[in-house]
Amino acid sequence: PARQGFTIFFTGLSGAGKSTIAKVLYARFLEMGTRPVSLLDGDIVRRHLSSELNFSREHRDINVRRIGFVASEITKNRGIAICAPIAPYQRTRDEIRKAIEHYGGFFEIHVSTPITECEKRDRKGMYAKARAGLLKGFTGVDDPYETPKQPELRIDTTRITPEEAAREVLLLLSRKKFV
Ligand code: GGZ
Repeated sequence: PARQGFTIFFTGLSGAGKSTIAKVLYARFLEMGTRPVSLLDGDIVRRHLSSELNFSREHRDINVRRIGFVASEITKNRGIAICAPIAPYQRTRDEIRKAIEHYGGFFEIHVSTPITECEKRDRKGMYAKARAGLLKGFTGVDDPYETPKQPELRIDTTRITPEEAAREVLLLLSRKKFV
């Protein structure tokens, strides 16, 4: 019998490592070649699906719900959806979980790298801008991030590589018999 599809839903601060882990995982699934896999990365979604949206609470929720809807369609069709938005609100994440669990697996992965580390990396210089008041409503600086209460997994990337992080996700999936 064909196995159920599933969604890997990364959530965490900007610069925590969500996209990097998501890309490694995406490559692993492609190598396995067992089922179709889609990567719904934050910046790609913002460009192609949510280009009219800003970063207000309302617009973040619309953005995250769109990602959830696409992921639920993929899961329904027995594929793998890998999502990597900030998704700062617990209620919205729970809403998506409920919709997707109806069709298959849902794995909420909190990329819990502390803000001090994200800010130290500051790959795009956005934390510096936010601290300087040049970028308002930046998550973790002057906009909320609600820490996931019961994620399937928490990964702090301060001391592990993206490859190791991806391996932890795959271990979880094999324990749950999804790979
Ligand atoms: C947070 C922002 C903001 C504000 C622009 N707050 O490091 P990045 O650049 O690539 O990741 C961030 C990305 C977050 O978009 P998401 O769609 O994942 O957010 S949400 O789930 O809340 O809808 C950052 C950039 O967009 N960015 N302004 N104010 N991140």
